[in-house]
Amino acid sequence: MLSPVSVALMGGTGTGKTTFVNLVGRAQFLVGHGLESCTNRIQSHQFDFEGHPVTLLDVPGFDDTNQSDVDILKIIADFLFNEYQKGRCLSGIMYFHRISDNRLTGSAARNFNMFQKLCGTDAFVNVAIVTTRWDEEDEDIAKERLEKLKTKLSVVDGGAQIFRHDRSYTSASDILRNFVGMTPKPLLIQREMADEGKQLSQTSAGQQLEHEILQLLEQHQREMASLLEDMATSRDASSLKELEDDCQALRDLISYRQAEVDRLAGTSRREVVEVHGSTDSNTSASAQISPRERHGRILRPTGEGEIWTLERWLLGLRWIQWEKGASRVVTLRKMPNADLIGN
Ligand SMILES: Nc1nc2c(ncn2[C@@H]2O[C@H](COP(=O)(O)OP(=O)(O)OP(=O)(O)O)[C@@H](O)[C@H]2O)c(=O)[nH]1
Ligand SMILES: [Mg+2]
Repeated sequence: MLSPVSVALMGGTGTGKTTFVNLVGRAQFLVGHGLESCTNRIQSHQFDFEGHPVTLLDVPGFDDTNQSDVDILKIIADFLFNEYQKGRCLSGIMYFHRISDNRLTGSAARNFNMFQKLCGTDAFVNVAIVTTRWDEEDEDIAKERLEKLKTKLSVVDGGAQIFRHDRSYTSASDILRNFVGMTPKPLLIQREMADEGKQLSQTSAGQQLEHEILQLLEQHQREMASLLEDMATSRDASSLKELEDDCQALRDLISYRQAEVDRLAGTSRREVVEVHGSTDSNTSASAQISPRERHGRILRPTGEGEIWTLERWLLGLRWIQWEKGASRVVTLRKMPNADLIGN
């Protein structure tokens, strides 16, 4: 028997990961139809490939329609952590991308960013970018996109190869063959969690995800401001009702995103956190995160320090740097305008 090969298939939802496993490994996993995400856990398929025992790990994509990105990252991180603890590293990763996605923005860009932080630059040489859905795009446009993709992705600069997959067995097996004989490497998230003892929220991928969610929150906040402006000037009852409904939907989305940030940090919004080193004193103070508090300002000075409220960071345009994740110790300093930012 030749050397074993284990490859994880990652990438956004609906990019064709499961289809690839079914094709090259003759598996019979469920593939998606329509816009709904399909694979919601990591599914493993073992088969013989040209004499090599191959394991393909079909990983659910970020931007899943049924699970939050935080849940997906937790699933992936738990799996990779456990594998690494057992002394197992991946031979490589295939990252799936639809060439029919016309720009690398929004969810496609978020997926790429997360993926790159999960891998770390050292593992980029073990990555293959697999482009799919060539049949859905004009050939010249798709080729141009592929060239642009090559120049835009740091994973490609770092040694990742990029492939065109045309949904045939030949192209799938050509791509898989590249992983045969590759030296398995730990991914950054494995080194961070297992070797450095970091919590998920402290890893590069965790911090990237927090950054992505906070950016979405900022965007929602801007949308909310514009909606409120429209409501203030609207004179028509039916359009006012529509605006109110939009406002409520946006409020729900903001709550959802905030809950995601909380879950990533492994904490609840009402948790008491320690705040060290205010500007006025060097003593520590505690801060209660309350959904009702609206501003990141001093709430109530106390003998030992100051009580701060942190809610506004998540709603507003700044955020907290969670420093020692497990103990939830954050360092804050007071700004001249009495707003706070993390150090
Ligand atoms: N037109 C076209 N459709 C494709 C291609 N590859 C996959 N599909 C279709 O895209 C849909 C989604 O494919 P899946 O393999 O389930 O995608 P996935 O990446 O596993 O998605 P999740 O499990 O949701 O993360 C299915 O209906 C496939 O038949 C392709 O190259 N061209
Ligand atoms: Mg799938």
